[in-house]
Amino acid sequence: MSLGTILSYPNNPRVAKAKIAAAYNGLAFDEKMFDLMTERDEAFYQRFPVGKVPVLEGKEVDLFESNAIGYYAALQNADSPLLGKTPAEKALILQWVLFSENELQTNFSQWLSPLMGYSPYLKPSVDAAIEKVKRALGALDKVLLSRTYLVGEDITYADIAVATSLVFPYKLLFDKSFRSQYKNVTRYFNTVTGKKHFKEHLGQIQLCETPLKYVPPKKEKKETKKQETPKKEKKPAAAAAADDEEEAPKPPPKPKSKLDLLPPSKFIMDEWKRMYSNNDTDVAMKWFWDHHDPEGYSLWKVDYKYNDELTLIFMSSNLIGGFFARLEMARKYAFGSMVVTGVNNNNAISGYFLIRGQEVPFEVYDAADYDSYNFVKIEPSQYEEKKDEIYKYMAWEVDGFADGKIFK
Ligand SMILES: N[C@@H](CCC(=O)N[C@@H](CS)C(=O)NCC(=O)O)C(=O)O
Repeated sequence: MSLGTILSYPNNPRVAKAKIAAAYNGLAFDEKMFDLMTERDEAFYQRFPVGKVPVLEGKEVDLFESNAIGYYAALQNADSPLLGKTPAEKALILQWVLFSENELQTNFSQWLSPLMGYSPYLKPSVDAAIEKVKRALGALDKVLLSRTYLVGEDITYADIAVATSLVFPYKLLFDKSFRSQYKNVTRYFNTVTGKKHFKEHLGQIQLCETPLKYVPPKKEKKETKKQETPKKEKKPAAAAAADDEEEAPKPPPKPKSKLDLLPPSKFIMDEWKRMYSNNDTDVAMKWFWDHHDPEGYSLWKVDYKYNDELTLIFMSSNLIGGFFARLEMARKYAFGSMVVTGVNNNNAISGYFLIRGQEVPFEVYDAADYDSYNFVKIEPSQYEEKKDEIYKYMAWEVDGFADGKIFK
């Protein structure tokens, strides 16, 4: 029986946590993919005010916080061994749940998320997180020296919470030499995740060989032009003083984008974005080519420069999401479709962008990770030859398509 639908991104161990707890009680959750970038609307926040995933759209209750969802599943059987037998065991389970969230997950996130491009990389804060992880793992290792499971002699909810919180680090951060420092934790992780219900929901876990490392965006030097200030005509002193008085309180004029100064175009970006969003791609692309203005806009093939460093599909997809988030200033002037093709540990990011004007503008090249992408202009003489490929990128019908994002 399903307890409701969990919304999240694919392969989230926090979802697996809830599903494993449900499975131990012969129950299940349905799962629906949720795109944090595009689907967090007002209605979502009304229902789930924190706005994070996973969330449960339950049959009898809506829940956020994955441990609440997992615990809800465990509680469906009041005598479930997952919950512990005595008050002492129940309190110990709560202790480990809090430990998994506060000492493990929080610090793992601060270590991992800058490496995955979700947050800016600040070395001191990542180093501090690593130290905190080591402290927590050191404590866990000591406890597990004499124990197979955290509470009692079999799996409880404590093991579900702790083991699932270790999944990403064991896959992405803890290489052989790191693991060897926490042998008891590693043995425990392998034992617990080797259990039937864990395997069902976590799959076969490949332990990390090469840990994720921070790769700074490979910036090429940008030419910084000195701003030319127009020479002022000399005025009589009194007039100049009066002008100064008048001008002093005025805020500096808002810098206008150079792109606003281009000759008007018959191609209206907003109209195109609506067209693309509300129609099948063949209808939208017919409109696109009928209205395209090669003097007012340019088309660009975009390829990620470091495809050989990509790992999991959802992480590649998140890289695109991060890039788009940093292109906020360009929203009025650009449209893009970027896709991930391939499989986990062998994938690539590429796409097409339509951009106002004939150059990559400041609004795009100023984005922190712009330099991680190659932008190659498609000349009007190449349009005919590229039409089919552009269509496939817009329709997400590219060979090996795994995921895609639209910048609009
Ligand atoms: N303690 C929460 C953490 C949830 C969480 O951090 N979710 C992330 C994805 S793994 C999220 O939705 N982040 C979006 C945001 O911070 O806006 C839980 O266990 O459910």
